[in-house]
Amino acid sequence: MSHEYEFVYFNAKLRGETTRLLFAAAGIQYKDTRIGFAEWHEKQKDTPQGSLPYLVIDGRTKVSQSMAINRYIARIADPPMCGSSSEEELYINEIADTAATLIDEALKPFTVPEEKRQEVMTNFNDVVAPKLLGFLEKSITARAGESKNGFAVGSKLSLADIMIFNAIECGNLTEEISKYPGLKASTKKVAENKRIAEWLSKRPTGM
Ligand SMILES: N[C@@H](CCC(=O)N[C@@H](CS)C(=O)NCC(=O)O)C(=O)O
Repeated sequence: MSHEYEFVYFNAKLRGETTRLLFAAAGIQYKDTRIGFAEWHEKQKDTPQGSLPYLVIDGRTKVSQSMAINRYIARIADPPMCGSSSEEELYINEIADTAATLIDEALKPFTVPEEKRQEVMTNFNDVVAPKLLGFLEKSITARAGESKNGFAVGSKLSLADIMIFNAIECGNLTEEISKYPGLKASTKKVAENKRIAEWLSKRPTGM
């Protein structure tokens, strides 16, 4: 049975963009609702957990937590983007959760007081991002085996590739990944996907 979906996030890419990329890759229609930062306080009461994003299913059921939403879209995609076996799903989730940590860390400078911002940003660029990019590269290398097909895990596009792609964008790390062949190949696979390329060409610009 197909459902109607509405995805609610700020008018920004950031944490919410992974879900929009997954919807695009899966070819699933949804309502892309964007909340302006100025109207957030008024709209916050409508959210299940006081945060964005959330997903609305069939106009009734509201669900919070970006990773729960991302795993659901990866699961309902045809073909699914969450692995062809339990082990593949485990490997995909290891990468997806590491990338989610990278997104949390990339967004941290914007949640601290102004006077702390530069220090947190410098720590992200010099310490946190290289460490997490190294973990991601290590996982890709361990999972690629002999295949070397460019996907992070297995033989097709998965939640792992899409999480990596968005984490790299969130952290402004596009130049940085030239040092990491596995990450570079995975992000190339995402950008080359026809449906994703179409979304990238028409999505709203800005942060
Ligand atoms: N663990 C949650 C975190 C959600 C979160 O912190 N969202 C931020 C935006 S990226 C938010 O709603 N910030 C506004 C606020 O907390 O007032 C998730 O992954 O969905």
